[in-house]
Amino acid sequence: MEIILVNFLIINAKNKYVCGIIGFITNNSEASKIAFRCLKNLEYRGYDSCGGASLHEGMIIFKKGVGKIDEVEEKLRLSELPGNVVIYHTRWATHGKVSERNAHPHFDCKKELAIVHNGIIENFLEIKKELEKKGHEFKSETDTEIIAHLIEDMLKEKGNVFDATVSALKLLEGSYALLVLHKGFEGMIAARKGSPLVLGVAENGLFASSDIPSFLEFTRNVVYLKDGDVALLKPDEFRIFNLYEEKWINRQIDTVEWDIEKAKKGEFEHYMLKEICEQVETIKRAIMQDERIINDVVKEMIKARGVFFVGCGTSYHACVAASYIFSKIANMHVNVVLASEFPNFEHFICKDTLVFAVSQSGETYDVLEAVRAARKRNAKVISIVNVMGSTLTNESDKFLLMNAGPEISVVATKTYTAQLALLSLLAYALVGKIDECKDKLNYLWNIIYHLTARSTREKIKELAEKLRNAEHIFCIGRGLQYATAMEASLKIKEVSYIHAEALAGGELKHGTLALIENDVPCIVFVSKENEKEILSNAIEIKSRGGKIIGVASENNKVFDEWIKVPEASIFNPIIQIIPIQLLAYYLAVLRGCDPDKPRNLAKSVTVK
Ligand code: F1P
Repeated sequence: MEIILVNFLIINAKNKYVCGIIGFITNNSEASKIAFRCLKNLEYRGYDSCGGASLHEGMIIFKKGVGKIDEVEEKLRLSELPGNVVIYHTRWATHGKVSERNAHPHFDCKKELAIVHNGIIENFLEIKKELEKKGHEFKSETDTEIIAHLIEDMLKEKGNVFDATVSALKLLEGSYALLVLHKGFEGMIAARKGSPLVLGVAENGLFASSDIPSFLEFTRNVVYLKDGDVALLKPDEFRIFNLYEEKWINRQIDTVEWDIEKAKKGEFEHYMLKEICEQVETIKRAIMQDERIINDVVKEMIKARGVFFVGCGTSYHACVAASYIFSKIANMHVNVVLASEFPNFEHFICKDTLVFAVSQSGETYDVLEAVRAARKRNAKVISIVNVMGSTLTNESDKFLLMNAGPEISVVATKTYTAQLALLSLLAYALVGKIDECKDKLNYLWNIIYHLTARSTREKIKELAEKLRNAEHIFCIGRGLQYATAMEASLKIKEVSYIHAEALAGGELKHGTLALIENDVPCIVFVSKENEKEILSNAIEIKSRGGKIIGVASENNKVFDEWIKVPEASIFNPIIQIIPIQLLAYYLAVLRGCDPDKPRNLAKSVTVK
């Protein structure tokens, strides 16, 4: 597999985006209606501004504006671009101005060419200077715009937009998923390097998009583009040229097996709630793995001199929980490192090290950088990912899929428990007990069914009513339950914006007890293994005025509120987090926050 070593230079923080792109080419004039529906499905990738361009009667027509997609649609009728080929973009600026000027599409000097882009062009300043010398005028502060001008420049020499695009791409450093329209070309160009881009092959046309769910209602046939691919799309055919191989190549059409309904909200008000409830099924799906691959992974683990687990956010918490599980079940020590902190430890990596990269999206920048650093030192990389065809699957030696289906809500819920289930399976596989693990995990089905049932949801909502005005919420646990406390506090923070903090039970006496004041809610995760110790922590908190919410199999007089979750020993993390995911969800809703699109957070964090 190919490794792209991106030398990441922060040239200009203003030009770092997380965003989504979609293009559609068809034989009829419905292109923009269909593509706009797909754009809406990409909103989770970014939603501060958006725009689109189409080709109509030999002219580029475009619209763009600031705001969420619906707001821009209301003002500009974005969905009504004429013509049979259209490209759209939804943007999420992590730094710098959100403005109409910076919204995509971007153009060449004469507005004969339009492009949308996801990624970062690192050498854009050098290229911009060269182009300015040649008389090009730039309208935005973005790195994207230089691509349009560069293609314009190359066109003089090459004479056709495809060859000009290929030549321009060869000069770019950094990452891109790119769609190009040109007034003299009845088609669309799609290119990818380091950012996600897939083709959808429908009966009535071709899609190019940042993800599959965006167009899934129109087709299940997909082509996973690889780095260096430049695709030339016509309404009923496509060809792919690879920049590195310098030739036209074949890529197979795969069929996506997911159910279309899985990518929609169904009866639920928000994706977050829907995805929490899906856990009844997703745990089972996570462990439906090819045992030959699991056994290969196990061999790699046994052979390895040092195993690292890296991830960010929720995925990192799954790694923390896994470190306890591997220790308890397989008597194996694993190093857990936040992907963003990996540079501080990477000198320990050698060719015999095994690195597990855990990421729902497979696009998280810090995780990809950790993987690239590990591969540079010749370590083996196995990733645990939810998104097939993501950059991480391309850049790992092996990958295991979580099989959780698309997770649309920005916050991770079902993929967290899928990660835990899959990691547990690996720990059991290490000691030859795969079947025992599967039996135990399948047994959780009934528990999860009750934990996500309407009646439980109502009770958790009542609890959320009581907590909705809290300024702080503390979560405590010991051992495996400490990992759950970390994930619980992240969920609460991410969606409800209440300050929540995880404390290890044993650490209270080392200072953090000072934080407990009258009526401060504290969620206590109890397991049989350390029941005595954690309940004594709960008593310490209660005697200082704290309100105790016990997540436990049995009630206890120290609890002010009790969330009943049966004891599941090593699998406690999977079931104990579910009521707190629900609690976070209801806290968000009651406080008027959108749980699917929390502020300052994007689903795929593709920036440093
Ligand atoms: C990691 C992560 C998520 C979080 C949010 C931002 O993503 O921190 O845990 O909920 O979506 O990104 P990933 O690497 O697991 O895709």
